[in-house]
Amino acid sequence: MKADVAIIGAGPAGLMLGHKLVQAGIDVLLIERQSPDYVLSRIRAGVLEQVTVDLLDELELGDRLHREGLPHHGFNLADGERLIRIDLEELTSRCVTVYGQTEVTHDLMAEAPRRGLSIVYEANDVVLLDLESETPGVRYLKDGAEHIVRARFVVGCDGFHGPSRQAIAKTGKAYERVYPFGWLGLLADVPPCNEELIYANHERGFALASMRSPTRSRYYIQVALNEKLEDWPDERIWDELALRLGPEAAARITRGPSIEKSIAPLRSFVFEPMRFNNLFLAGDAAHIVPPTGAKGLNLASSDVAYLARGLIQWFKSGRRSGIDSYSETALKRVWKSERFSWSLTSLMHRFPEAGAFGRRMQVAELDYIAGSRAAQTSIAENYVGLPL
Ligand code: RFL
Ligand code: PHB
Repeated sequence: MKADVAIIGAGPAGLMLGHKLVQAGIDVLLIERQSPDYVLSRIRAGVLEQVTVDLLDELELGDRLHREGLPHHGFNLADGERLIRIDLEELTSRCVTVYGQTEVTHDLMAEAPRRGLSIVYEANDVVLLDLESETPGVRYLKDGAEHIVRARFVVGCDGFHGPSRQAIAKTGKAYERVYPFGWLGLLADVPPCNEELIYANHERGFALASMRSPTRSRYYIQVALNEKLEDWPDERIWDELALRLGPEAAARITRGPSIEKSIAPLRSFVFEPMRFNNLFLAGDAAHIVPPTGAKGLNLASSDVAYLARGLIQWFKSGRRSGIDSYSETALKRVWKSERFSWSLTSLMHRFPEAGAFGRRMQVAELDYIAGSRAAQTSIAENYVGLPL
């Protein structure tokens, strides 16, 4: 089998890149380990920056997003007593869009056959081949039979645990911070407790009130890493949310049965460079942010925007400048989002080792933010997304 570009992983990064390249007349094969249903069942991001919206618009895949997505002009930080509103619109003239990653993935997957984007699902035992040659390849098993696809470039969009970064681990450097807690998420078909998101720092730990639509809520609470889902029946999560989000929000929480619950660990991670010869990395394969800043999916989008531009330039005119500068350009934006996600995580969570002094520092910083337009502007600028 042959393709111009072989992409490993059909998450948002792989699907967006695949569509961008196919739109430019480049022949792509996407290789995904899971089934389509499994990919669509993963509940993840909910907040899209303008970069992601723009990318879907360029692909002419933004219709449903514009119909069903919710523009959010602000969000709130809660410090246990009050809500500090960050007015995105007023401070940056921009906003974010609440539209689930599942919906983005669905829109991209549904359109793939019509646009000639080939996707092999349920491909097992993916191995990357000959990355230093001009015909690198990917070997995989499908229904027990071995296949090899040869391409001019291979792109690893296979997430944090995929084989692409592992294949080149020795050629670069990894930077990592693992946080001593995780997020327990709950999805329920009940109206959200607030029109805008609330990120709460409470004595008992962090909580987030988010949503997918006017009738579907998404909530998270900080939990210790050794917590088990079976110890968290829905009622216990609702009780904890009511305490942590504060009395105002608690009074407006509608409880209901969960339709999904999961625990995810929090981590900051960057692998440099995001390229080895004819292999490029994009999205979670190259970097992870803790979800507090809502940056993960949006970073995948900016990687895709830079890499698509470079690859299209190479295939159309043979110029190498775009692909040669890809890693450096993408990493500049990655590190700024890493910084923001780490700082918001540090501000909003309970760190067991930080003690009473650490807690006072958080309270003082939240009080400073509440009274400073400059501090609010800095948060708003990062939250809506830095320019490409
Ligand atoms: P993905 O989505 O992990 O997709 C990788 C794909 O590669 C496949 N794969 C393989 N395929 C073939 N062979 C193999 N050996 C393979 N190994 C893996 C996988 O099956 C999968 O289909 O990475 P991608 O495309 O880079 O996208 C990244 C985003 O998914 C991620 O950054 C976001 O979900 C992060 N995130 C958020 N990002 C935001 O921008 N805004 C948010 O509000 C937000 N909230 C979140 C989040 C992530 C969360 N979790 C669960 C970590 C909230 C949570 C709770
Ligand atoms: C979500 O709705 O899943 C969500 C929203 C904001 C975040 C993280 C997750 O920062």
